Amino acid sequence: MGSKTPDDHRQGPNESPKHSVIASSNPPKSAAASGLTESAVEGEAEDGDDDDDLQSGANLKSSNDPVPNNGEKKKRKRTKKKKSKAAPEQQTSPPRIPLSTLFPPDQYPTGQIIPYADHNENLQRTTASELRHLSAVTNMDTTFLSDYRQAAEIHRQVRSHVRTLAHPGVSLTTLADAIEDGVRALTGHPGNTTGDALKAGLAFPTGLCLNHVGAHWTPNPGAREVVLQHDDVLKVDFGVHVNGRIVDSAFTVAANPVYEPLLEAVRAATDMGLKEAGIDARISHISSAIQEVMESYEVTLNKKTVPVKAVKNITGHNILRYKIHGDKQVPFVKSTTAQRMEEGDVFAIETFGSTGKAFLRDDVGVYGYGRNEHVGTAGLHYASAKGLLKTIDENFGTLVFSRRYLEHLGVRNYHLGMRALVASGAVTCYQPLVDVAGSYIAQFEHTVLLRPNCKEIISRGDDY
Ligand SMILES: [Co+2]
Repeated sequence: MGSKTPDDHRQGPNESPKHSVIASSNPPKSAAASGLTESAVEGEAEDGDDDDDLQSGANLKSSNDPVPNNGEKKKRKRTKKKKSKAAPEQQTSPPRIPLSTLFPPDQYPTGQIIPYADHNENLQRTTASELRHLSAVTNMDTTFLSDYRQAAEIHRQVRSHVRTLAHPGVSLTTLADAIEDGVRALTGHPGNTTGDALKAGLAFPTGLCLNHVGAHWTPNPGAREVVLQHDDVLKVDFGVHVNGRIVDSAFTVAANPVYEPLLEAVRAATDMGLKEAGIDARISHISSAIQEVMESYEVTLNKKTVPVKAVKNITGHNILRYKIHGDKQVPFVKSTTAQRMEEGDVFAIETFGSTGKAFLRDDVGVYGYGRNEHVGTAGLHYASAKGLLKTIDENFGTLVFSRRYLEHLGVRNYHLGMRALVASGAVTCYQPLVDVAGSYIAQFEHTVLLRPNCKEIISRGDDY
């Protein structure tokens, strides 16, 4: 899920003051805000590995069975006759087996681990940052890395299934259902009882954006059905969280091969952003590097060759626990920000390339809603609005959610109450973001953890 640049007041659940984000240096943060610091004391056995130690279990039909599941009670019940030998389970299609059944505890596949390029420099960190790091360690969450790897593997398995469905003729509702049913099943949290969706599940509304729609479009209940066409460019952007540890990752599919240079430009630009990410990395440097790669591509559509442009007013972003947008932004165009990445940060590195103006504007419609935790119920006069806010707080907290997710909970007739919540500022409404009609936008996105001794591109798969 992309983050709009701060000229717009709609910032996201973790609201930053206007005008402060791009031009400011790093704001003070709780060092443990992202919770990444757990890895500081964990075994570093895998840290020395090279870039290729990805162990994705994403291939649904792979002959490499996931690790056998020994001693799982549920499993034994179902295989009474073969009690002595529990057959290793494999993910089904559609994916419905919870990850906790496929892997032993804490043994989810690792992401792509990359040593820091300037490791020696990192050993000479200042006393101040060492102290901050120490305080972070004392606040550490021991399940951080395991939760992150579980969420990432769920993302890989679900998107692998979605790719089998994302062909011309499929409705976007069918794709959203496939993503959301898959994520809920694999987390083991169906999300239809109070508070369950906060334990694990969907981290933000499923993004399914076509062509000039860049970001923040989802099929809403009761809306006109949209069917994928052969000449469409589709961005699939969904988030998985486990205990609030959010994996934000997106990819683009197009049936018509004419768009391949556009997709390749954006894939390469995102990979450049991931390559340059690191502890103490200057965000302005990363932005320039991304833009240079992106804008070295061109694409020929209808016999006309046009440059691929980096979209200017949407950015990558850091991720905090239960908060998709933290206090840092990573633009894809040159910027003057003095912000740096820091140890313990979690970043969603995403880029958008466009054949249009490369400037997105709000369109009509609703993508989703996010709680503004700093606004209480004081200004609310309607019982329906108060009741709805209670439902939001109990089920989504600061996670951004869609109308689909509300209705999944059984909530109906919420439009009036929601209008009051948006008007009061308690809830922010997100609208679709579009470029000029007739243009095409592609997006690729990964989540990367800046661990103390390596970076881990947690959502990396063999697909992108
Ligand atoms: Co994002």
